[in-house]
Amino acid sequence: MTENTTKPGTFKIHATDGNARLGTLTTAHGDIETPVYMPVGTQGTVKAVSPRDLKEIGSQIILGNTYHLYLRPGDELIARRGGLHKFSNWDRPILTDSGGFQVFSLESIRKITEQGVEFRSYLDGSKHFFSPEKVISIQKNLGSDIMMVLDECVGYGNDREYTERSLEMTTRWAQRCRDAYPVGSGDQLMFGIIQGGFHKDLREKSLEQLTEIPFEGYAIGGLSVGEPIPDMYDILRHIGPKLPQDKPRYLMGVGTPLDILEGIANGVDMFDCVLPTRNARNGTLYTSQGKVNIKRAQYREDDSPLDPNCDCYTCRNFSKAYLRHIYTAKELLSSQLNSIHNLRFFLNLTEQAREAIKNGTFADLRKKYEAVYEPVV
Ligand code: PRF
Ligand code: ZN
Repeated sequence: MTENTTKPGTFKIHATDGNARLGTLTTAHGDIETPVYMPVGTQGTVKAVSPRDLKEIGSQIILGNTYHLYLRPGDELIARRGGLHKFSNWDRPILTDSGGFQVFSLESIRKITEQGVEFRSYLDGSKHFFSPEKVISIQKNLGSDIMMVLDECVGYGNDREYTERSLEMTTRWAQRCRDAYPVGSGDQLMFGIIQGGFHKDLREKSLEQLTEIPFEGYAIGGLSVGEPIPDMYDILRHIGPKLPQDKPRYLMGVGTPLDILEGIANGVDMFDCVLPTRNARNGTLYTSQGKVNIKRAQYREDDSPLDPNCDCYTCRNFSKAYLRHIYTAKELLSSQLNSIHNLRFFLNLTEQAREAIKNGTFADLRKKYEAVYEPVV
């Protein structure tokens, strides 16, 4: 059979190694092999990298953002162009974040009520309102393969009482999102988001409440929000393995190569992070020998490739001396070549993880990375 007849939302686990899982998630735009790293394409573009290059380096799925695309160019405009896939010429899966997190992190002026969140646009100061129903309607217009529910990402340092009330509202918002797009209404999947801050019992409470609602996957939100790394790992280790076994698990906005390996070790299947693309534009590059700061004078006449163990276009064709030169000269190609490389590094990391889980050697892979990227805990 050449045609893919598996129903979107189907998640199959092929192998496990400890809590780490090797799986396949089927979406309307094809299958995703997990664990997977998802490049971030906030504005409907992964910064400085074309869809052609994204495919060449092995991106299976990319992210888009409800918040940004709603404000500009508008989800209805995108719907009129046939949806985000067609508009951006990306025919593989897309996951869209709900906008909740962006409102909380980008907007200083916002008002949260049971109904939703009111905010002012970072572009022109205009007033807007996101309700659970609204963010699902936007994500329907975008036509993403995986929609995220509206949640409140509770920052680090909020007290227990606030965190508890917030997670309960996040549950009610999640139910309203599901009601706005019940199971079986179409080909788009919807993931719930677990909150609960840095209290283990509140994380469990959030998990219990959310798993009462039938989502196609479950995400861990509210981590990597400014807390010390040991606090993040403590929650991740506690809650990761408790998420439903038969559904994909997504750790939102995390993290470094070691964070991703920690996530995989605790049963997480999906990751997104701006680190590779943002650092690429700042000249910080991830290599098999550790981090390279390409602006350093030591690379001025270094003819060797950035990473001799990398198969990306950048490493196959350019020297460190050249990469340093175009970075220093603030040339646009610098962002492109650096982003291609850093993304390839993260994609290769998850490819290696999949291979290691299949072979039962995931612990060895972690040791290999820990030898180069120093573990924090
Ligand atoms: N919620 C949503 N998106 C997110 C987060 C969250 O908690 C995070 C936290 N690291 C990143 N992106 N909706
Ligand atoms: Zn490379």
